[in-house]
Amino acid sequence: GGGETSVRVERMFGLMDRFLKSDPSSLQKDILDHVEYTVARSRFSFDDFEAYQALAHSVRDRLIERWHDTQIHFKKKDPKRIYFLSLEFLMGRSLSNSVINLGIRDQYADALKELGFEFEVLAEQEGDAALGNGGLARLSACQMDSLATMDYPAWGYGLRYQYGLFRQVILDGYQHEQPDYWLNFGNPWEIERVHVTYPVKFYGTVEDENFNGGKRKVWLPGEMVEAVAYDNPIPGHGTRNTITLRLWAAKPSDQIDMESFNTGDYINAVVNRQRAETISSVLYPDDRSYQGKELRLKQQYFFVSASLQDIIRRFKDSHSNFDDFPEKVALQLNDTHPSLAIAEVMRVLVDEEHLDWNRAWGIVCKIFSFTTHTVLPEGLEKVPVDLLESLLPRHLQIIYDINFDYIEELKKKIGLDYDRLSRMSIVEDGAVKSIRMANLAIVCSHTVNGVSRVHSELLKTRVFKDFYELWPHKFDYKTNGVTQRRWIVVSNPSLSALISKWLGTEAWIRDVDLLAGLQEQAANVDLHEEWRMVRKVNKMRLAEYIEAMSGIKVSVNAMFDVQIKRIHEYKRQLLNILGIIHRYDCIKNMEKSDRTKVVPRVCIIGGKAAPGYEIAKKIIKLCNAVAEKINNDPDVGDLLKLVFIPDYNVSVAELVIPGADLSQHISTAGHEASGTGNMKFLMNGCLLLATEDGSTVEIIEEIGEDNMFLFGAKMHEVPALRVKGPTLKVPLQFASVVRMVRDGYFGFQDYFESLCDKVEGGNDFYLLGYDFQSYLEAQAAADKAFVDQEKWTRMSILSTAGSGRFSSDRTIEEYAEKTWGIEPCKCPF
Ligand code: GL9
Repeated sequence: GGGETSVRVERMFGLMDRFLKSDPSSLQKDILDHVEYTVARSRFSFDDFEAYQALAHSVRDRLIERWHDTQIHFKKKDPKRIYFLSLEFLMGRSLSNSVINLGIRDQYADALKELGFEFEVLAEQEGDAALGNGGLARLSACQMDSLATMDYPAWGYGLRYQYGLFRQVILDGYQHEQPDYWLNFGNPWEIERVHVTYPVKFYGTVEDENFNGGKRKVWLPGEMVEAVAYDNPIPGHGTRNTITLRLWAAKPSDQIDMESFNTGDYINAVVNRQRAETISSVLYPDDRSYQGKELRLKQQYFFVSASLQDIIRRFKDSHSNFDDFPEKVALQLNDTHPSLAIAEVMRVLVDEEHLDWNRAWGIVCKIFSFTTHTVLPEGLEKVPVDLLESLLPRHLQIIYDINFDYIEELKKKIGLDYDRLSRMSIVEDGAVKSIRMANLAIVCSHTVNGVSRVHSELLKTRVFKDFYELWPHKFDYKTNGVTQRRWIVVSNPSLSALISKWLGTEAWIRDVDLLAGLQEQAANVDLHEEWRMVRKVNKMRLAEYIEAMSGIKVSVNAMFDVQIKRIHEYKRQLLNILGIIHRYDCIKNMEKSDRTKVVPRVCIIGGKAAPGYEIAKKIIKLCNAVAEKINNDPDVGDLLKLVFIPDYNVSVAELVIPGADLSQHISTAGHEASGTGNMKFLMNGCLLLATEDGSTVEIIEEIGEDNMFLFGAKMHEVPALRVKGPTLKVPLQFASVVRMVRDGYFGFQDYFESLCDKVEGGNDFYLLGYDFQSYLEAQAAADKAFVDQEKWTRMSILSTAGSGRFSSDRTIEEYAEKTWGIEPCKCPF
């Protein structure tokens, strides 16, 4: 009875300290308790990994406390919420980030020291959570950090893949993919919610049923699986707010399929049930082209359906009228991957909640915003109608109905321009009839965002021109940003301390515009000295890593020149390698006495190629073949080294970026929607060698072109240059470095032939030959600047000082105010 309950609650409060304490001896006790009771090792004998596990659980306890309080507060206040739907989140490691955001890193470090452990060493025990491919996925992770820090009532929703992005292993210079079974050693950062489950349905048929004197559609699904929630608390910095990243795992449905069990084949019936789990088993590693695979579509619907059931359940907890839905719910589509959510909301409102079509449509039009992350047409998803019809028959009908109404409206506005109508249709009538997911997202969203200003211009003038002319008010952009918490404070603690010292405050960690205060100190010699010292220590750390991983010894006096990102033709790692071959050739052909004038370089390249992307894989092999030659040439010595860093991921980036002097962002102008690596390097005082593409254009506006090394054809020149193609003049040096590769100077002559063909004989789509001359000039300018260490240091300080605009805090504030219409909801404790 009630009396008993209140006695129990009182008793519990008596036993409980309200909050876990964070003084060193409380932390030590907690860690040792977790060693003994969670990890189940003796407190007198445990290794670094076990210590990490215990430490992580102790941090987890503190996260859970804050997370509960935040969720209770959100529930009480019932603000408008933002739901961020993304198929990918690239979280990387959580330990350091969590303790720093909680403000208890030093306390933990002290506590561990007395126990004989080093915080940094234990932090290295953690593996990456790599549930994403690249920029798009890491952007989601940065934005979650900003949403939490800025106290927004936000939820992230995604998939809990059992296999993250493949591990890259380099054998004989070739990329091999190995599975990333990352949950092998447990994951202390998630909370399994066995009672938060929803059924998700697939296949089957749609039938008409009599209802209230009319007809209605009923979906009779053919398969059902269960979605189970795994919650990952995301702590804000300098706030108690801790939000939820809810990832769904697929499990066999509890509703037993009696038929298959009754046929007597018990073992097979169980094995078949097990197949449900494959839906959330593996992340698709291709970030480049959409391939109409059924499993991928299943993943998309699975996470969309579970998330919407959860969101609608939460709405119904305190609301009964769906007309209030848009006042309480904003749904953000991170690229087209979750855009089935549109059809799913219509289906739930019409088929299950029995709203009439027009009322449901009015609601749908107010809740979705869509962000697109590409300019490449091959990146736009097109789902074959046959596939959709078999997997989600009711959704196909709904999409057809949406399209019918929309095309009728469109005819009234633009007349019977059939070319334009067919371009703008959600349904593509081609050899393979398919659904254009981007068109669906644009038609049904109130806002279509690009990820940088020039990206948005391209969307308006090229990719989605027809739509822009129809609905100019829908189009906007929010230039991407990255979180300074992870990309300075976590990954570069010594620079972080230096910044705080010279600004006289740590407030920049939450208010990044304060970094601009470094500008006035950019000529201060004392700052210069400390700045260089910090950078040198970071370079030493990177040099140690390079040696441990590859055996190559590099000198920290050399310029560390870095290009790390996915391998893509448009990102032009090949241009970088050809430039390195040119540099090598110059050194070889020099008088010995002239070699003293060469500025020593360590060139570092890292990145994964999509497993099916042949050319990208050849670029990796070429890099390794050239490295083999250069690094073993005694003529060259410390003047030039080339290192390919295998298995590039978030934690490798955290190590490499603080140690880079120069970083390359050299995409063919008009191809990189934004780029976010450039922002991370900028924050860390690394100079950029770049083309005027994506967000780099806005970086130029912040720090000035004098503080970076720019080159290459401009965006508006590129189309005409392509038309000229074979008639373009290409510098002799370019022809000669390509010839070296062709002639087998680096071996593997046959294998590299197709790579050479890609940039010669009028096939040079990405304009490597055309841009080569100005690329070499920019490289020469970088060499020259590096010799003048005072100038270089000033440029470096001004880079950090000018990076404030590229914080994801700014991006998220813009989304919150202009697109989502949400406000902070700060947990008061
Ligand atoms: C990308 C763009 O290519 C980048 O320019 C952009 O910075 C990010 C984030 O908006 O999105 N789009 C895309 O598909 N990827 C991007 O990096 N690819 C991967 O995530 C691998």
